[in-house]
Amino acid sequence: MSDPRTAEESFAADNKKPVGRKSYREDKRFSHQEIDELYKAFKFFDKDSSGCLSRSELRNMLKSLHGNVENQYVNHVMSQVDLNNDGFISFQEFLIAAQS
Ligand SMILES: [Ca+2]
Repeated sequence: MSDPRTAEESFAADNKKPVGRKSYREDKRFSHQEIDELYKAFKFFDKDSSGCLSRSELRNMLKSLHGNVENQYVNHVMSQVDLNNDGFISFQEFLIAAQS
């Protein structure tokens, strides 16, 4: 449960290389406060504190945003956000998605 790294340190550590077909856009970079808030949201939905959102955690997030969601929609979002296709959404992938 305790991650000694701050959101920014965690992000900076992950931000060294592009993920799959996209990378974090410096021209649209988030403020420290925005990153902090996004990190809080990310951690909130990361129920098992794995540091990544699984498909079911993504589904819960989409449910809280949109109400009931179709499998097809969850699959669609997953395919857009999961840039390295490992089946999980990292905080970096989450931030990149939040930029677009
Ligand atoms: Ca991924």
